[in-house]
Amino acid sequence: MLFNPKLFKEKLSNQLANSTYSNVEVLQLLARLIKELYVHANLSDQCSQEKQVYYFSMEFLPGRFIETNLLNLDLLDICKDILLEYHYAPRDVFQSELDAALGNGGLGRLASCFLDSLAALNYAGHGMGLRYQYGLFEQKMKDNHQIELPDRWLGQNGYEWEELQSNESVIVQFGGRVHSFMKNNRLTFELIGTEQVKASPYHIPIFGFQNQRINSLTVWKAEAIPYPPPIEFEAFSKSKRHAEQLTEFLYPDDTSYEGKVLRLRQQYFLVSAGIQQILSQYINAGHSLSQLPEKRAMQINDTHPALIIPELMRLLIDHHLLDWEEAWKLTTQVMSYTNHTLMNEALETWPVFLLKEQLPRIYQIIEEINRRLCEDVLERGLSEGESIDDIAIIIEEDIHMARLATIGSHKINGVAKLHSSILKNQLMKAFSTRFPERFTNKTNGISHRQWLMNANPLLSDFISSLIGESWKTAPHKLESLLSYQDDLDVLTTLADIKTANKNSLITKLRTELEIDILPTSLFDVQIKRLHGYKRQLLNLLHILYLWDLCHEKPDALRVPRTFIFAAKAAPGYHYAKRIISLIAAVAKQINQDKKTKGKLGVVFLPNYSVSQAEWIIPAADLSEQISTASKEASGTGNMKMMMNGALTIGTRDGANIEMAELVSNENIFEFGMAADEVIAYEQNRHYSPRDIFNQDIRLQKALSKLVDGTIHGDEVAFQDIYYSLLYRGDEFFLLKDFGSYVHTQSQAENQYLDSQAWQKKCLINIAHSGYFSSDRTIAEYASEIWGLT
Ligand code: AZC
Repeated sequence: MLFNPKLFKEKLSNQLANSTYSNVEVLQLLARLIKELYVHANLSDQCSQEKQVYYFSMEFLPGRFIETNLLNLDLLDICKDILLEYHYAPRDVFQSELDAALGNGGLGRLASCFLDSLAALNYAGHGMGLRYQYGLFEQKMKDNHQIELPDRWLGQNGYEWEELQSNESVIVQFGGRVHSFMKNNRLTFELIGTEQVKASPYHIPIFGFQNQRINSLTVWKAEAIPYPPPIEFEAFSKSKRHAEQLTEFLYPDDTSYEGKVLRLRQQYFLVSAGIQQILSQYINAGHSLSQLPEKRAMQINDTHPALIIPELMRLLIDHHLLDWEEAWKLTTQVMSYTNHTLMNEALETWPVFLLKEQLPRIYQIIEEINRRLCEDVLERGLSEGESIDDIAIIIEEDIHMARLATIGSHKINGVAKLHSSILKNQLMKAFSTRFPERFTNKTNGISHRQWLMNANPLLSDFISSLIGESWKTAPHKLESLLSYQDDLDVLTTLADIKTANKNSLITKLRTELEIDILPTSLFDVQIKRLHGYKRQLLNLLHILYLWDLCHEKPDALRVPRTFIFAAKAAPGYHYAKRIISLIAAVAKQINQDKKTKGKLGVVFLPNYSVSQAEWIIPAADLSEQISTASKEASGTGNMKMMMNGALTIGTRDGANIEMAELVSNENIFEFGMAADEVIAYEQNRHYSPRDIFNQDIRLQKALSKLVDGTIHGDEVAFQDIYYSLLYRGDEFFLLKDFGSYVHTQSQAENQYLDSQAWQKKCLINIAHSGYFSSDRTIAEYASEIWGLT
């Protein structure tokens, strides 16, 4: 193995000594050196015999790689020293890297934490994704409205970390028709007259934490296949455009679903390119197909890549001449599927006609999978009250992707205990009663290297000074911190670290965004995608209530507070965009109110991103995890803030429940309805938000501000929000949970007044956060799903 820090040091110093560079140029130099000295030098090690896992995902959200890579290669300190020696500020150099934002939110960020942990645990586990030319849109705020601009993350000179592997390009086919004929006594299928698109892989190295492992994230780019001469320019440019469109934009939505042809084509493009490459490397390495499940595993990250199931069937049957039964056995043994949401609008279905037109052979295979499934189920008999429509993959004219993913996988998991149980006992009941052994839970996790060691070096170093370094590779050892829970010096230092992180955030906001926040206030943070179920609006109603309270009783608020929001809304999700406008408008007015100045502040930070989160999270005191119970599959921001010593105010939803189990109820602020109550209301209990409104003067005062002209701005939008709560059913039970939320918020305020008691709770949270390292999650996937040793 050739990892050689000395050579890195020498080369970097030589280069920096010889000329002057801009920060971006230094960054590019670092990336080039790392690729040259580490990746290229170690390529030969990659063709190993160990089992390989491929994580197929339409989204990855790594953010910046520079610090992660330097940390993992144990070069971070060396590199900082050299940069300082040549008068470069390490932070400025690192921050000149643009975030790779090839994802929308939690699902994509999870995928990136998983790649980090796979390498850290020394598994051969790789990502397969798309190389969108434009990542998640850049959010600008104009007159309190979200404006979406294209995210040009590739920069002018391309992306520092990628390397095109043109010899591994493959062809992906769309459209055409299926020609079937007899050959050697076998019914054979062939696609003819298809549109062919070239898929080119770009490899991004993923380094293990100081363990010499290099995995990769492969992102595929779509290109037109050059026409043979003579080139008809017009026809070629049209087909070029059509092909390149495939990887132009990340679909900017993570929960709702629109039947976009382009999205379907993107999904197929990813899985077809990925699996073709995997199979051809597998066969070239001399392995036999019958051993595929022993040597390869593939994870389907939500249903977006579920077409990999019929695509692998197609390749095995049409190209490798396996019969159906053999191919199906191999496919199901290789595949496993993770569900990330139960929201109805996010459960993908594709119209039959679209598949027939775009992917005719894939459609035939899905039809056959469905026929066999239904026949088998009917033969064994339906249970009472059950219909074949509870199981069929194709119902009327729609293909249900979660069902396809479930029937084609040997393991199906949810991402937190509650979510997995609802998945198993409700949404997928017809499957889990027939295949109980397939259903499992894998509670999410986050990379403690990125979210604690990199994002919060002060805290990370302090932890090491108390309990040594072993927690870095065994994060459950953070539990040793518990022995310091009554140590006053330790608790004071924890408070000082929080203050220092708050000050860094304040300075950054002041210099970069000209936003001023109260340094001595409690930082109350809600950062995540904007969605009705995540209930940013409930947070806002509490703010409006406090605003009133401050006016009525100037001393009522004993702790000054700054509410920090950051969130992008899907461009087509108008309600979410209205809520953003409302938050921004309220922020503006509260911040200008002389009567509440010094007590209440509200900030909406534009353009939420991974690197922005790395600044905010270490500075958070209170972590808002207030989704309607049963709606948030897991949440991962909750874990990041817990690990950085923030206390959670949250509903009994997703992973919050497991956090509470670990730290016990007195170290977390729980409120609101539990999941079964919410579900009971949704199914049959009567809910009247107006009755609650009529009985709660605080709600009346807060909500009336939306319609009585108090809040200036888009009055029509604010009215719409008001009506949605009072007259359109309050789908996410904000009014129902409001009283309990306000009460719990005031308990949190009381606790904050006692700094020592608060810090003790923070320490207990940090100590238990090791469970939420993605290393633990990946170890579970590895042994229970992927069969890795
Ligand atoms: C998210 C879930 O909403 C979130 O609760 C979970 O923590 C995260 O996945 C990772 O599992 N889902 C998405 O981002 N998107 C979709 C389509 O589910």
